[in-house]
Amino acid sequence: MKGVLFDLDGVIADTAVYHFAAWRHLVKKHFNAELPDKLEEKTKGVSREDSLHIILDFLGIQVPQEKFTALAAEKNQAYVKALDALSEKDILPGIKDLLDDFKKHNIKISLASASKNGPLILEKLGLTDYFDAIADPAKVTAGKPAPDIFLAAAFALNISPYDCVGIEDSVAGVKAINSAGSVSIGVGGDELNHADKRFNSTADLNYQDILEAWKAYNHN
Ligand code: B16
Ligand code: MG
Repeated sequence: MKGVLFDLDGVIADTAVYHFAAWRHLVKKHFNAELPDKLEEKTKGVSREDSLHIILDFLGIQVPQEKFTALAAEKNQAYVKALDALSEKDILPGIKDLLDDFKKHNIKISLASASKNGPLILEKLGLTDYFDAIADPAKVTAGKPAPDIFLAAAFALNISPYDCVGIEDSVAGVKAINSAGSVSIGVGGDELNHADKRFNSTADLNYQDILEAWKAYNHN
């Protein structure tokens, strides 16, 4: 194991709640409609535009391209505003220790988030210096569940994806890690049983178990 590819929302910080709150607000304002909880999982790890497609499909609404772009921009404005209050206290349990352990063992750390706000969020959390690379989701062709962002995150470290583990909280994200050929670590419930190794929460993540998982499941 030479590198670790981190998802952000739901793994490093619980920004998923802000994402979905912003979508709910947008949909209420423009279409006077409600979104059910089950839609949150479907938009986790999925790009801003793909999330909006999923939401409009659910509502059975079609909008012209111009309106689509405006809606995506408005959601992002609300989301970024909600991030204002984000600070070190919002780092999920166990993550700081885990980052320290990876550093101690000379494992390179890369960000594989679908979020274009990734660098801003890392900055607010005071974690930027831990990261040897940040893959740019604007530069990859296909979002999760396609492997592209994890491949980009590994290549940015100059490390083969086979020598990396990826850590994810979303169904789409675990699929993406598996397709990239890295060892997948899921953080969450049974919906993540397609991960090579699953932990119930970030507090359970630890270097030793992750290393064991890589030894057991790597594709080299
Ligand atoms: P943005 P991750 C993903 O981040 C979120 O889970 C998903 O809900 C969001 O739509 C996506 O980022 C895009 O985010 O609108 O900030 O570019 O889980 O891949 O770290
Ligand atoms: Mg996530």
